[in-house]
Amino acid sequence: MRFLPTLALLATILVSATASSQIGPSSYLQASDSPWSAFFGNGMFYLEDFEDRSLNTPGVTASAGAVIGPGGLTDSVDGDDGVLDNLGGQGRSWFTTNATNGFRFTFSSGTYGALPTHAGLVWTDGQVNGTTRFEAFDADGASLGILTGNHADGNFSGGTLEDRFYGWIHNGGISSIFITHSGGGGLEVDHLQYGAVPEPATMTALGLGIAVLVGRRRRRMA
Ligand SMILES: [Ca+2]
Ligand SMILES: [Ca+2]
Ligand SMILES: [Ca+2]
Repeated sequence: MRFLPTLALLATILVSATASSQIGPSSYLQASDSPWSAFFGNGMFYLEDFEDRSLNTPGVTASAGAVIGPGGLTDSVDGDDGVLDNLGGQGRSWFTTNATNGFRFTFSSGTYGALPTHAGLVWTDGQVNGTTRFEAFDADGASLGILTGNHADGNFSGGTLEDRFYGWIHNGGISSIFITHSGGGGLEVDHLQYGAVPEPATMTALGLGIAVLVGRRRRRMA
């Protein structure tokens, strides 16, 4: 019966490998509000804040939209203009006039040899009426699920207290994220973020534990 702990550990690993979870909508005024801010410097994670006037972080393309700002109707994440003042008009963001079609950000596996396991963005502006809908898709293009929200303040002048983060984690890889708003009009997002995280120390330890247990079992069977 010594193999039972080994099977339990294997089950833990398998569950972890297919884990999927959603985050948001949650308030977001600056990069440190991201649930993944600790990963931004790990070399496998990207934050596109559009402040360089283009979508140019590695391994992502957009189905629609363009950079806008700065200006009176711009709605960047608050902190991008250097001042947390509940205003995002002096930053830059990603905008489409067709919120019904919205935009899909599609990821390639070429960036670090695999699709991102984490992907999200910050909704920064849109219509009051209707529902914001955020959907993530796995490596095969199947839906992982949908997040919805309705938090617009009805003001298009750069207010940031309404801004919300939407994200998904899927250890099997995320091929795209898709955001729309059923009320029509424009749709504006910022702080597109995605990437992978190094294998946690606990997982490494579990892996080593399995290797040891399997090794012992093999010696017993020999
Ligand atoms: Ca600001
Ligand atoms: Ca920005
Ligand atoms: Ca806003």
